[in-house]
Amino acid sequence: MLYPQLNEHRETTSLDGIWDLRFQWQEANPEGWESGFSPERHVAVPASFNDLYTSYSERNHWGFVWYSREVRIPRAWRDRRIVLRFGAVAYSADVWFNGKHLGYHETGHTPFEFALQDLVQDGTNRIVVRVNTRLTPDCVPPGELNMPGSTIHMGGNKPPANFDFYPYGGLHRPVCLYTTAPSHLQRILVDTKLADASADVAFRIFAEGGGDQVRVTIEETGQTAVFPLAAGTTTAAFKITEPRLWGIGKPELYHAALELLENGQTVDSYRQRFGVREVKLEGGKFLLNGEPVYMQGFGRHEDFPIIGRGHCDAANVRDFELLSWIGANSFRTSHYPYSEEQLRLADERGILVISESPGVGIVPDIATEKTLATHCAAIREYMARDYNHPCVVMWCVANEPFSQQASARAYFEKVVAVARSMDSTRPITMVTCFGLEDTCLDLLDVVGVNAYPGWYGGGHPFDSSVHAWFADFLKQIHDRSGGLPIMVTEFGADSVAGFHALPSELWTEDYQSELLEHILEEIHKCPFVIGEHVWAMCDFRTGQNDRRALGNRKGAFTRDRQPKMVAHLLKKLWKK
Ligand code: BDP
Repeated sequence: MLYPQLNEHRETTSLDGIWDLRFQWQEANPEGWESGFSPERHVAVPASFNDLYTSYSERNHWGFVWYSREVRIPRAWRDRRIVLRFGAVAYSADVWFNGKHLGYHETGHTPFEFALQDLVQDGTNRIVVRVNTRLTPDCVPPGELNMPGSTIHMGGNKPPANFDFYPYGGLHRPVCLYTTAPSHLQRILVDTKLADASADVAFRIFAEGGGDQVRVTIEETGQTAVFPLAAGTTTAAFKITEPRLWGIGKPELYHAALELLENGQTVDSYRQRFGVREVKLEGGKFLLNGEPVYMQGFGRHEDFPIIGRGHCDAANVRDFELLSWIGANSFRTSHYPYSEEQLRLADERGILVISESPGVGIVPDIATEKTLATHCAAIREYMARDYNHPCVVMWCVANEPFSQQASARAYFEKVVAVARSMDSTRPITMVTCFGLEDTCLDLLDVVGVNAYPGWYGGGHPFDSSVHAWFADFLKQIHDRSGGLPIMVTEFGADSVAGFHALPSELWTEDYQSELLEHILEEIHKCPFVIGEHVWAMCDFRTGQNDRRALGNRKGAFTRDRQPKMVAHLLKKLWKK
């Protein structure tokens, strides 16, 4: 699915803004709402609805909530293919257009779209979306797993999500209408491979509806050629001599102009951006363009006051400014695929991304066929969406599953196989918190390790024993995995900004900063570690439970993006 583009052959119109909203309080679907309903609330799109409202029941609504708006369609579009596209709706969405059900989409972080053609009428057209925020045990990620006392599964959390971030709901990313010709480009996959002083660049192109040829022009080099389509597809191969390589802080980007031809006439076009770069694991190191790279950065969240998990360009720009300020070269899209807009920024700033699926907190022993199918579908969708971003250097199929369980290996063999079938050019990882009991480590290329020495299970007053075991622990995981590179994907401590104590105490900025300094010393003793991601970049909202004070406070920055003490420490270390 191509990101919408305005060009000589395509139009696009944003449907963002104020929509109507109504909560569904009863089980049974209210009659007729599919065609429109009398609104109760204004709601902003894109945004989570939760933090807009002032009552407990609305803010924490766990179930159906209906969105609606009108739209008028230019007559000039009538002979065009008209597509309604949602950037992401959490958790799931049913969509109606003029009362007709268009379809359903599940998992809250990938785009989906519907062709509208015959349904469009003069005058008012109505779009209705029924959002479901309720997460049942077979959702990805799961909710309502009744696991009282399970700290990693946030037993007793309200709302009952089994993970440590607020289960925001709504139309989280931009909504738009776009048009193409009936014959149109549908999918483009770009592969680049370095060979001596040149690069082989291949575009796998898929068209729908018609078209017999594709002209591809690489704007920066002036190379151009026409390729015949067979059954709607072709591969366009080029060699770029002395390519400018995309790298950390060196966001060299190329642009390919693709034109779909029908009887010699251009009927559709698309400008595809790409970077020439190669990632490899060799000798236990992570190599970018043949050079070893050590990743420094954070696990993050898409989370911001008022808008919740909604897309916000301003918040994204601020976050990338903070990443530059602190000297981070990478981040993980914990714990779901981030917006396409974020990945574009990462491409443009030369920041490496470990892109994660929404599979957080999977419990294989109770996972159903539906869980597995949903998880695999989500992986196919987000890997297809993000394939062309040079910033994405690794795929992470899951965070902290119960990977020590009897069914874990069979489950993750399937998940990893799906990921490998989608991309053979990037390493696959998974994040473990079961360390030495994990049964899946050797299925991966890189092992992600989350551990909280000095925080969970006994912290301050910390003496050397709190963290001194950490290097040894990492070495044991490395050995158990058969010698795979280790990425330390999470470590940290909560601190409430403004809390200080001498000597330091739990929850103070002082303790967070001291602890991280010691943990980093341990990590740096391990030659098999390819990177360190502090948990987390910013404080973020979670469900309510007795371990969280208005959310998770492990941020190096506050939720409104101001530095804590530890941010200055990291800046000193990472800017070296
Ligand atoms: C890890 C999870 C992360 C949590 C973090 C924490 O991967 O989502 O927020 O712990 O407890 O287990 O702060």
